[in-house]
Parts: sequence; structure tokens; C-alpha cells
Amino acid sequence: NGDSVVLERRTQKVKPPHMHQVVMLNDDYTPMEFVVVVIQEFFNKDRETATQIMLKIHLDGRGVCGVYSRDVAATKVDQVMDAANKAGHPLQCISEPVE
Ligand code: TYC
Repeated sequence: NGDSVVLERRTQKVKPPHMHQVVMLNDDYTPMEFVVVVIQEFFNKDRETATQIMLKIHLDGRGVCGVYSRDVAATKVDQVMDAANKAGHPLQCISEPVE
């Protein structure tokens, strides 16, 4: 009818990003030192923290290396898989939604 109408947005406009964890998997062949260096390099951990994460993966079969937005997590997986492939190690890394 020509009258201007302002629609009030009552619901939340911006949702927080759905976070994804980058999980590294154990295998029998990738050297421990390689895993420690990869965790330091791509997940910005100090050597001590990287060593703890590596040992956790070695003992439990898997471990979380970091939590990121979906895009960043996917890039981390790509970087790890690329480094492992180039070095000839079977190291596997996946991204999964948190919770
Ligand atoms: N299990 C490997 C070994 O004994 C070490 C290892 C740790 C491999 C973590 C992969 O994600 C991994 N050499």
C-alpha cells in the first residue's frame, strides 16, 4: 500500500562458526620425530606440547592437533597429508566437526 515497513530482525544474525578438529591417526610406520615436527610446524605447538600430542596418538590411536573453522581445518589436513606423502610416510589426518 506504499507505506514503508521496517522488519525487525529478532533472531541472531551471525552464527558462530561450526568448529572442526584436526585429528591425527596412528600408524606403525611414520617416525615419531616426523610427527612431532609436523605438529610443531602446522599446528604451532612448541616441541614439548607436540611430543605429548604425538605420544597420545601413538598410545590411543588418535589425537586432536587443533580446532579451527572448517576451511582452516581442511587446509591443515591438506598440508599434513602433502608433507607426509612427499616424505613417503603413511601418516593420516582427518577433520571432523567438534561434538
Ligand atoms: N606409531 C608410530 C611409531 O611407532 C609413531 C606415530 C605417532 C605415527 C603418531 C603416527 O600419528 C602418528 N613410529
